[in-house]
Amino acid sequence: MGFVDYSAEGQIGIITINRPKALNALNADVLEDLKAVLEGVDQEAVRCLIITGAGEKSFVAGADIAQMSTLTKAEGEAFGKKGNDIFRALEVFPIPVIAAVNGFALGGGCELAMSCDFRICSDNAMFGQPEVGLGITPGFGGTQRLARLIGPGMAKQLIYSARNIKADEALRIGLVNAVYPQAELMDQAKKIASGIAKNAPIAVRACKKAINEGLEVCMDEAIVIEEKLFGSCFETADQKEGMGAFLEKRKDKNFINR
Ligand code: DAK
Repeated sequence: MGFVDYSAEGQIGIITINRPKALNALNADVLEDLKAVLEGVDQEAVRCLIITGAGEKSFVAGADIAQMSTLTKAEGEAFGKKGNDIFRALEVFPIPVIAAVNGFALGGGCELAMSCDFRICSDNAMFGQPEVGLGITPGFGGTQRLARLIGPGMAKQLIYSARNIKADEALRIGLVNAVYPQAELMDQAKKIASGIAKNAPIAVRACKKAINEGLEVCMDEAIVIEEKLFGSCFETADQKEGMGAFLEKRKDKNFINR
């Protein structure tokens, strides 16, 4: 792929936004490449995805300002829809996705990270939604996901002030789960991904679906979503394997994604 690399290491898939000359900024081609990479992921073999940026400076420094600068209203809406559709596909992607944020995650970069299941970052990471300083609103879901993740008050302050925050503040407000030295970030991401990959994949996917879908409805409906998904696990071979291993006092479990 031109601007987005993909590699699989065992059961872990690694997506790398690769446009380092522009700090991995998202233009239409990058978005198309990301869409194609996601569509090509082998959902049978891969049990966890990691998304990161090429180089040591930037995860994604936002949507491409040069490309956006001449958009008309209609073109702006179309560009927003293109990004939103892809980010939403990532958010509801059946397999868990970890954002390994290795530097700037600004504007569309912060929005991309927020579309993942959770975020870890390097100590040089910087997050922010600087759009109002450019005369626009966040356009790839930033107003919605940031408010849901860190609460409306904190999200409004960050978005209205266009203030970028460093890794330690991102950790404090719950935007990231952990901060690591830059050199350790990918190893740590792979370690977390391996920990996820060793569990029953159908159950992990059901948890993702239950959390995502449950958060969009009231608690009475949310617990029914969980009940249904819980019940569906009892039709899987992996439930029998997981519980069988416990009862037989076996440490080795062989989850087959069935
Ligand atoms: N777009 C295009 N090019 C970018 C870029 C970006 N977002 N960020 C960096 N680059 C390019 C720079 O232009 C420069 O290119 P050359 O001049 O070398 O050709 C190269 O990357 C290196 O950048 P710098 O020389 O500026 O590097 P520094 O280390 O000095 O500064 C920086 C790094 C990240 C602080 C700085 O580059 C910067 O402030 N970048 C812009 C960050 C930003 O404002 N990001 C948010 C973009 S707005 C919507 C859809 C989407 C969105 C909104 C609405 N709808 C359709 C409704 C999303 C909006 C955004 O993401």
